Amino acid sequence: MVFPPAGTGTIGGVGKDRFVEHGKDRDLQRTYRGRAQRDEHDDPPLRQGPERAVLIQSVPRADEDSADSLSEMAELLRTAGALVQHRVVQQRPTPDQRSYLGRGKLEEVIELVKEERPDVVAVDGELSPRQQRTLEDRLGVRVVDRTAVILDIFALHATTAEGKLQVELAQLEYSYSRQEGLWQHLERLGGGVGTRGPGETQLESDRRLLRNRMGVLRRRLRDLDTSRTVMRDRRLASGIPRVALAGYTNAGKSSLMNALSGAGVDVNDALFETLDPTTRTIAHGEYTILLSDTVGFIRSLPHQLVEAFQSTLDEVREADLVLCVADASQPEHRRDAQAIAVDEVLDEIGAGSIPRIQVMNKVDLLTESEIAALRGRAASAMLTSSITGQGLEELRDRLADLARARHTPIDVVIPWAAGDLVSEIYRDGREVHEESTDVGLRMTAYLPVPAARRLETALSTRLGLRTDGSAA
Ligand SMILES: Nc1nc2c(ncn2[C@@H]2O[C@H](COP(=O)(O)OP(=O)(O)OP(=O)(O)O)[C@@H](O)[C@H]2O)c(=O)[nH]1
Ligand SMILES: [Mg+2]
Repeated sequence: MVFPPAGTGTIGGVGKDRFVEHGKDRDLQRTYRGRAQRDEHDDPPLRQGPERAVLIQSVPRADEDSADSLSEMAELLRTAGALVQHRVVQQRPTPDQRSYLGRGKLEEVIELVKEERPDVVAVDGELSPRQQRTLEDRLGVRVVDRTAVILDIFALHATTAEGKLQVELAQLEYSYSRQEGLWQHLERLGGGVGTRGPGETQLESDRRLLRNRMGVLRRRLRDLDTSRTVMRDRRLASGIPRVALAGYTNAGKSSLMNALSGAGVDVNDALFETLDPTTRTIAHGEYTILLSDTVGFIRSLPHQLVEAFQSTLDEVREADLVLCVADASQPEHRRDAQAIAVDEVLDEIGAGSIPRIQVMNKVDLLTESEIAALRGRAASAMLTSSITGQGLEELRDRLADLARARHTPIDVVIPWAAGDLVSEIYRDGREVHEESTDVGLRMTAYLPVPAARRLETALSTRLGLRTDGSAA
């Protein structure tokens, strides 16, 4: 992979060669192009080791939350393949419209870049195309924003054909919106000398190419979604309750999935390790549920990703219950901020009103007194550790309760003449008990509601009998 010098890469790292079809499962281009290596098949980096980054942030007030956001951005960069060497924070009511940083701070960063020669300057926030260009011009180094880095990690972690299509669509939407910004900017210049001609035409044709490609991707994703819908409908018809793991990235959703179901989902101390959904059946006692693990959330999750990942996020949107997983080892203020971000995304995808169970994971990292404090603050939350197994049995019980709630208790006497109904109860029922009486077999069980209705009809109409065994 060739790293373009600053300023020469096309906007958002999406060059024209993107539109050349290299076959369905081609590698994604990355929006940021850090040196994170997924495996040995990746292109060799030009230079050994991660890239070096200067991280900048402009906030109205530097507080715990803004510091957390900055650390998280450093973590995002680490996942994408860059190590942060310097952090520069500017306090001002809003970022400068033209250059993101104010004049003084910009001069400071120009000096820093001259001395330290980083590979990239990363901004913990969103840059307008104009801010990005100004910064790249003034700093003479590649500049990326939070969205570009998150998209980049998604590109790095996408493995399935669907995941790759979703990420590419999100990348193109990002580029498209940025070109729009640039276009308006040129229009504002009034189309005078220097703004007409080939430059403008190029932009127009770039935008047409982007639109065409986005159309192709949307169609392909719709086709894939159709076959997925068939599977989803089948699951729905089975009546088995569907539970989705959701929560902040790196909270331990996949680890819980593995611990509960034995699924071999990849687990890693990296942000957005999981992109593609996995669903497994979990049996507990006599009840089963379907558990799905999927992509994690983050504060300011780029809306392009939420849009492109619609069908993946259906696993959450269509669940009967959401297990909201949080990392209990985080300080309270960070956990709260993360919970707010998770709520926002759940609302955005239309899953805000699905019943939830709050799961506080990684409690093995807490002391006894911290656990007691946590119980005090989040009384209804379940405390779990996917490493020690703590709390997992209770969680399984809660999931089994959900499945049991889909069943209705029956207590019937089946006449000796209706032996076929006995086998039906054994086939459909859970926790079945029988006891012989003079008139027939008394049976207690939990039956799925439709099966219970069928039984009642069979007993009252087909046999002309009431459920207590007497003649109708
Ligand atoms: N100590 C401890 N570490 C855990 C626990 N559960 C998960 N981890 C670690 O936390 C990190 C993230 O775990 P994952 O299961 O990949 O988290 P995730 O929520 O699926 O993350 P994404 O897929 O990236 O959103 C890994 O390094 C896990 O080993 C736990 O109960 N205790
Ligand atoms: Mg995961």
